[in-house]
Amino acid sequence: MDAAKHGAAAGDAARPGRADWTVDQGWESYTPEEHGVWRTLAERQGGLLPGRACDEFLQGLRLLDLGSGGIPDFRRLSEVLTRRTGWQVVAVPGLVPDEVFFDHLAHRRFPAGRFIRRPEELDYLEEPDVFHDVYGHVPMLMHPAFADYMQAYGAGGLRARRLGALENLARVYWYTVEFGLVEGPEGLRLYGAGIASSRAETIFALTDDSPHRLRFALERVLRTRYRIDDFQETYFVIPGFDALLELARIDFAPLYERVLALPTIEPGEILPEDIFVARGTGAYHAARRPAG
Ligand code: HBI
Ligand code: FE
Repeated sequence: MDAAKHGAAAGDAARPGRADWTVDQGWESYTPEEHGVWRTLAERQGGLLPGRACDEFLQGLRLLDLGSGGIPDFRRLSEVLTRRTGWQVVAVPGLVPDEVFFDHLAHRRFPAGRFIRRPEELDYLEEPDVFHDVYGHVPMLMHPAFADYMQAYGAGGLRARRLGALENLARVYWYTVEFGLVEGPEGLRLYGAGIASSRAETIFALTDDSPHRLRFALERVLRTRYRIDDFQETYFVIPGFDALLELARIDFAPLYERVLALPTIEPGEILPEDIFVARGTGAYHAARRPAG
């Protein structure tokens, strides 16, 4: 299963040498086998994403030349990215503490894991590696509205922590940046990094009958728990990337107050006010739940 992109525990061997947890990518030290893993994954997704990822994602992928050249050098990516949207990619050993993560985003630095999954674990990883972080996340950072949204999320994360609402804000990140779908001119497309970096979820999120696909509604999403260990039961659909920019302008504080007083919504649960893009059968997750 591809799901647990942001599981628990710490990263690869390196300990953070700097206060901001960044390390050198050490691009020269990747082995041919490690570059080969990237190429295998990138070629697989490259064949799958046209017609499934939104045009903005595909354009970012092209402009960054992430196709098949092996693990990219973050210095080169940052050059291209900075010119277009002012973002940089910095290397980290693995998951970093929330406040460190938010501080990077708030300053338009995307922290990316430097390690790559092993060849015998192509479809499984517990922690974001360089393929998930770079192939999945960086293409959308080439898009101006999305780039601003990510920065706003970083700033909002620090505020949410103070207000005791970090869990709620993290759900917005999850259901947009990681597992978001967008209604494009030619139908539903993916833009979330957790989908774009996973072969199985690329297919599941867009074509399986099982998951619900609902119109994105902010307060609803703030209340909705998510799965980190399997495909999502529900995906939320935005009408376009200006909608994310609008989110970035909203003052979340009064929303947190309201939402913290309301019950949490389970991943596959449906509410009377939900607007379906497509109602799911729920069959996939029902079959995997322990009987009785
Ligand atoms: N660290 N490297 C890294 N990547 C992430 O996506 C990440 C993280 N630390 C915290 C975090 N994500 C999330 O839990 C926050 O969005 C809440
Ligand atoms: Fe991610």
